[in-house]
Amino acid sequence: MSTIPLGRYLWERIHQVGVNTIIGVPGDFNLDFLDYIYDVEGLRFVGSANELNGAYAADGYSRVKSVPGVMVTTHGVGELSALNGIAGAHSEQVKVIHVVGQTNRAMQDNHMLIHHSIDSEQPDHSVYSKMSKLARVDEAQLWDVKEAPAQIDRVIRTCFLKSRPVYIFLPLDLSAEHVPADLLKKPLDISPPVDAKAQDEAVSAVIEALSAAKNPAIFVDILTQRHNAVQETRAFVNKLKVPIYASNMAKGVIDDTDPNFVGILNGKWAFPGVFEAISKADFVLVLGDLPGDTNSGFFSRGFDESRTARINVFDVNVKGKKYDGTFIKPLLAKLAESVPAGWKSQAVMPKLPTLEETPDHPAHQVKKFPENQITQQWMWDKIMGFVRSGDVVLGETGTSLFGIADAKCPVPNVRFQTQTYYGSIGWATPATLGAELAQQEMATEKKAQGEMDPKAARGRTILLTGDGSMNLTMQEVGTMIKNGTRPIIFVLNNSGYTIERVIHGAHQTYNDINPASYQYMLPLFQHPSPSTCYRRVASKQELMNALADPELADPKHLQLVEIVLDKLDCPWRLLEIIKARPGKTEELKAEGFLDKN
Ligand SMILES: Cc1ncc(C[n+]2csc(CCOP(=O)(O)OP(=O)(O)O)c2C)c(N)n1
Ligand SMILES: [Mg+2]
Repeated sequence: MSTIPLGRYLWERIHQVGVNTIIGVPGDFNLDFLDYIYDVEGLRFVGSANELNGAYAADGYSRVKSVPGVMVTTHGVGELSALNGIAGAHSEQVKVIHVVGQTNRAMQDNHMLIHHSIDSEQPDHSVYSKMSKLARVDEAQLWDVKEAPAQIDRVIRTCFLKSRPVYIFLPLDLSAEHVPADLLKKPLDISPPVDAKAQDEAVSAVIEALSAAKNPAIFVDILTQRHNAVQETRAFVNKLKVPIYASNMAKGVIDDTDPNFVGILNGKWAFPGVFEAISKADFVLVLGDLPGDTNSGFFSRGFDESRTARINVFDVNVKGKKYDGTFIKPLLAKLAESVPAGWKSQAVMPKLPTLEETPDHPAHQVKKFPENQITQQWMWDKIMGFVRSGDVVLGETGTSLFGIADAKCPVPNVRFQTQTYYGSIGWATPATLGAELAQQEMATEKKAQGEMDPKAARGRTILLTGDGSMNLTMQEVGTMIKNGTRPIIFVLNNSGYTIERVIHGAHQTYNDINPASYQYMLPLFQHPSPSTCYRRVASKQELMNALADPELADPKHLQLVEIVLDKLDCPWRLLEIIKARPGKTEELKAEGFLDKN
């Protein structure tokens, strides 16, 4: 019987489910089994600058490729550093497999004082694994080589089914022990268990409720995307042809250009008419909801549960009746099939007023700046005008999130990604690395399948981040350059933490950051053409010139655009949310965020 080392088995299994990149940082407790990565055809190792960034990059990879992002760290020092990124993937329901190289079993059994231990008497080598337990949904604590393959298979499956992080604890010596090679022949089952009867009943109940409604609406949220159900969601709503709304996190799940798309609903703080229009629906079908504060206009969507049905990830709720044992992806596929032939909804497509027709809308009340100066109010539509079908756009926590959600995307098939719920600043730059690695691979796979049109094959990756956020994780620009990725990075240089300034302490020094000379970033990381790929834009014309430059728009190398903004310039929606706090309007005027009259 032919055998392979367990370490090889692990990487082969991970590769079989569509993963071509392992991200991580080496350490003496994972080095030996990192070697096995190179034995797997089509699998590569990409070293991140630190483990936190590695976890964010794995998260970004997964969001774009819809398979797990995989990261490997060493025990203790490495795994703890990754933890914030892993917790973010848990919170945002992103598939991440975290493999931790551990001390040998004998060292663990004997409680030896091996470096990285926390205790200086009888160290428990699994202490870090215990600390991080709440940040994952399954774990393989590998100890016995006979049981290890099944444990590995199980956690890969859980990662897909729950779309959250799993953990593999692999003692270094165990990775060299052998398992039967034939085990690889049995394909991994990653299909979700579905109670067919419950699914049929739920589908009938949803169709019935939609048919009975006089003015139904669909509200799409982000868990459709996280659980790989975007195609099914699109197929379903295309057949229904009723007005569609989306949360800010779900921007792009349905195209802004879809004729049935009404708008992004940030609760009360939406574009003119959006909140009023959905309030008139007599039935709202909510798909894949994630109703956190920052995704729901601070709980102000105003959905009346008596006229709401919900398709959740693992169940369906229609008019108070719950159907358990369903799963969102097959359920939506079934719903798309079950829309009756000749279906015609009674819903009337709302006609919304434009911003120009609503002079009282808060979007008109932002602070005025000199005519030529780039402002948040002016800028976001221009950035959206730069985006193309096939692009992935990542937005960082900070003012960018508000700008992106509210600007209309004029082209279809753009994938937006933000970490709006978990909101760990610094996420977006390494997530861009992961997204680019995924895009590289997907383009290669498409080419191999004969799709030769380079534009169709390779979407661009666009990052919109703040100077404060970038400060946390900018080392990953080096990893992007080294690995030949070519994202287009826009960094909003507004001299610090503007979103925090507007919340509190506008002029306190704690909201300042170390000023950075961005022109040195690309040379520092040995970019092949730093002078042509870095631009600093401080006027509207300079930004427009940059956006029109083919070198930026069709990049051969990573691009960096520094956009200079005033530190008190905020998107209107952020200002409105803050103004809702008692006494805040006067404070914002005194601080300079709003004009005095
Ligand atoms: C890891 C982490 N630390 C701190 C915070 C608090 N925080 C949220 S937004 C923000 C400032 C972001 O500043 P920047 O990226 O410059 O964006 P801006 O609002 O200035 O556009 C901070 C410090 C956080 N969310 N995550
Ligand atoms: Mg800033």
